[in-house]
Amino acid sequence: MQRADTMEIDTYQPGSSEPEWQARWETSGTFASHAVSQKPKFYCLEMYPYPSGKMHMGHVRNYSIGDAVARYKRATGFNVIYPIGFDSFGMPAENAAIAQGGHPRDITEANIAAITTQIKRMGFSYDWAREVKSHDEDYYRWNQWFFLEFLERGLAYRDHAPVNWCDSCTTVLANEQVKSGRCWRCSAEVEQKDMSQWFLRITDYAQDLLDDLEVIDFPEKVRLLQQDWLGRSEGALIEFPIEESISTIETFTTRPDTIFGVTFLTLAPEHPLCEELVSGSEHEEEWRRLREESVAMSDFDRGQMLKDKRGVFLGRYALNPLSGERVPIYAGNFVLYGYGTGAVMAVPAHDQRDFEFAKRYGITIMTVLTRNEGEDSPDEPSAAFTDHGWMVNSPCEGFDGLYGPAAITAVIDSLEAAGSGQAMVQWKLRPWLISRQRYWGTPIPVIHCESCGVVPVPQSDLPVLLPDDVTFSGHGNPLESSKSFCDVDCPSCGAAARRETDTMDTFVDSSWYFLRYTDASNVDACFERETADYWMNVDFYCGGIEHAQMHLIYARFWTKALRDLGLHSIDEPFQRLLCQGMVNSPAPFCEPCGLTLHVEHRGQPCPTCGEPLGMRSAKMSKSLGNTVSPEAMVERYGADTVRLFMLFAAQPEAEMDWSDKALESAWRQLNTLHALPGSMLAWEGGAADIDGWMLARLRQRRIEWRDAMDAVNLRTAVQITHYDMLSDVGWYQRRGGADPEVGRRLLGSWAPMLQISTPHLAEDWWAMSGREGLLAGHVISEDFGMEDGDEAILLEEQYLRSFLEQARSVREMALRHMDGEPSEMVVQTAPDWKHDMARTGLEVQASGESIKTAFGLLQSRSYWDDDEIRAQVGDLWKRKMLPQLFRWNPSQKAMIASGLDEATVLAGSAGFICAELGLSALSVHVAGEGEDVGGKARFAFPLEPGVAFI
Ligand code: ANZ
Ligand code: ZN
Repeated sequence: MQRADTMEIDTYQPGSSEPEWQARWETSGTFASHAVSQKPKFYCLEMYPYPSGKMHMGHVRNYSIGDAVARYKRATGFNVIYPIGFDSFGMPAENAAIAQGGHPRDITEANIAAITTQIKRMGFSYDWAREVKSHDEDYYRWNQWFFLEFLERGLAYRDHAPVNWCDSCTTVLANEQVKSGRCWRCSAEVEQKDMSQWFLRITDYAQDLLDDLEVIDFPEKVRLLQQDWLGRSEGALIEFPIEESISTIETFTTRPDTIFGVTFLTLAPEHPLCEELVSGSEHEEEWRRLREESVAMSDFDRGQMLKDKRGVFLGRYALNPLSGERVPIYAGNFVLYGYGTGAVMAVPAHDQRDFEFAKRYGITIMTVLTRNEGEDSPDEPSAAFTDHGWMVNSPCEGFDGLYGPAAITAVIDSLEAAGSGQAMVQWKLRPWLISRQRYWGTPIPVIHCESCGVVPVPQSDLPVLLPDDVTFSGHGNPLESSKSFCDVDCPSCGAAARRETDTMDTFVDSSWYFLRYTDASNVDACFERETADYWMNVDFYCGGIEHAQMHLIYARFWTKALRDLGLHSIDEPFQRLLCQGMVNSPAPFCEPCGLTLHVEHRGQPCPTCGEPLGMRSAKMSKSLGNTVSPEAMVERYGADTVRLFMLFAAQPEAEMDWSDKALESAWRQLNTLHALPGSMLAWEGGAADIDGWMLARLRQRRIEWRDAMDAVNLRTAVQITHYDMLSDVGWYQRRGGADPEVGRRLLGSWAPMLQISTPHLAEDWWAMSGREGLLAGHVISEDFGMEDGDEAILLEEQYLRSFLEQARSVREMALRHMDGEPSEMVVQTAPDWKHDMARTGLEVQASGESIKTAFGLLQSRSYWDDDEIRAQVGDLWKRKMLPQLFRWNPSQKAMIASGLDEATVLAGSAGFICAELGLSALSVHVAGEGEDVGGKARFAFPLEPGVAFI
């Protein structure tokens, strides 16, 4: 009965203790950050969330990682800023208003309130006073202010452009929002439409954005994606005069060295020259059809997806600027009007696309580069040779025999001399189209006046607020329905004018929120320069890989642009980026169709092919219905359990699978850990030899933990603190350790490490061990280091542990051949000469020299003179030592290198060994120095003594 009572009191009850700690953290202001400190600063940040009503597991994982880093940095003496806010503009709230009625602002704010409660229940250590919400007028007014500054400097401009138009969302989409011809949000087919739009000249920063990728610590994958998106190409601009015309065709090529292989030119079908060339000819009709078809397709499809590469001869010829050769001019559906000059010099022998085109239309294929020097060119190549090569067949002097870069330079030089071309760098990066024909975003602060044209809203009139008198009908831009918004006087002439109704892409909001966090309540400025400079840049940024291109490029651009406005002096916003892996969970899967289906299909045949469905791990998503609600899990197990599970399931960058079982086992682990301080503080033993081991082990664990945390190997870190250290304490107790003083020291060092994933439980520990104040505000004062002798103690103990394992399995075997239980054990450790062989072998191995040298060294040893030993050395070396040298793990190698005295270690713990193995006596000697019991002496090997039971 009594036992049950104490159990009751000690039961782990996170449901009540966690909210209590959260309240204490809040009232004590533990996580408030200030820009004045003796400590070095550390800016920890996760990508701020879009406030859908519920926190999902992806959020939980993201924040569990960030919070672990923030708490670690705080505990190790940094002045940490760790803010959060909401990316609260955007289409979902507006679409909800259209579908269900209501106002996007009300919907958004209700969502923010709900998700805030859920986030707070997790106990993340945010400085909530810095909360930024994009839809807050005190935030978006600065978007408008920056826009006006950009406009004045020509960084923002208006242009007519063919844009991707989604008719179902009635909005313009950025190229990256078009996924294989379809809208990224609603999957409707995307059309091309000509419209007047607002752009930002991000292209001015292309080189800067490329260069600075070298100074930041982004995952290689993200770096490559960014490079790809920027798409720098070095090459040349080459002009081809048109026969019987004063016009020329400008082409961009990365391969000027193929100039003499040009056998036709290809224009984008919408290139303005096409009309001029083809007009009135028999080809005009066909060209018009091709143009219409092409214009309706997205650049993405034309560039990459197009299987059917087609063209139309325009009936005219151009002249090669160097050779004067006559080449036909085509329009081709795969040439992008928006890239380079919208025209290509086609070289079928050296470009696969041109090759296929030439084959289709029977155009000459002319080889002008060979793979090997002096090689003959093939008469009829079967495919394009696209590598660098040696120039051949040049109709002009001085080119044949040139290779690669030298060939390119030579061609460019003669083009320049002829006035027909020049070297040029081309980028894939396009100006950033920021106009959206939607309501729920930052209004673009300009006014259209009949007589003055585009007039910027005076800065003193900012912010341009979103009006309330709008209807959300689902068609067109709701802002157009607001008279109060649209009808204004021109700020310049006073005449009746019309306000711009485009709003900004929400990627504008996420391009500088991290700067706003540094000075979030500033009402006079976007942020104060000194404050931003103090906190920036973000030292650790954590978010999803899906933002590798757009958000991370835009934010980098915006940071540089604001720097150039003189607002701060930071070059890059994010120093180190971590992209967390997906959270997966099982979903039905049809193998033959390759289809992942909604969980409602579980156990049923495939709706498409009728085969039975299997299950596979897939990203948790609403569309598959395989989500797990964080709320429900927290309710049941507490926040610490969910957080521990999240960090322990996989390293942060790896994908992880949701597992109810693993969650439950994390919960059981926390129950065990929760009970631990009580039992440790009740220890009643005195000082013992094993205390030295326990404290050395603690020092070792702390270093391992620090290294794991510095590398953000959070799985390793919690493995140490929540699992390994628990088994260390188990071993300590098994070895007779029970010193309450050791217990107190353990708890004091351990709790700060526990808190990075289970901060509430760690506070319980801290309080139980009688510490004053909150653990969350505690800075670890002990240094991370080992003491003299620690390593020897640790190796000896490890040796003992592995010996016990070994002895247990020998005992199992012995039992089979004995009547009754063994009562005595005789251990014979390997003689010195065997240890010397092992040491010598390891030394040679570590030196990187051939292992054969080791055997040579053995022949200079004094034991080599002993006939009996020499007879054994050769055989032992080949049969056992050589393979073993490659099997020993690092700590086993350290045991051998340290000259650990096996016999002394075992003899010193004879009592313990007997107790563990149920023996009444143990004797230990070095093989050859005592009676050879059971004939085991010759088997004695370093770290594997001969063991006999009697
Ligand atoms: C002649 C040539 C010969 C080419 C050769 C390649 C190989 P990147 O690297 O992506 O910049 N090109 C130029 N403008 C184009 C457009 N608007 N639409 C489609 N293709 C275009 O690619 C540059 C190369 O792509 C250019 O070099 C051009 O073909 C083609 F053996 O010129 B090349
Ligand atoms: Zn759409």
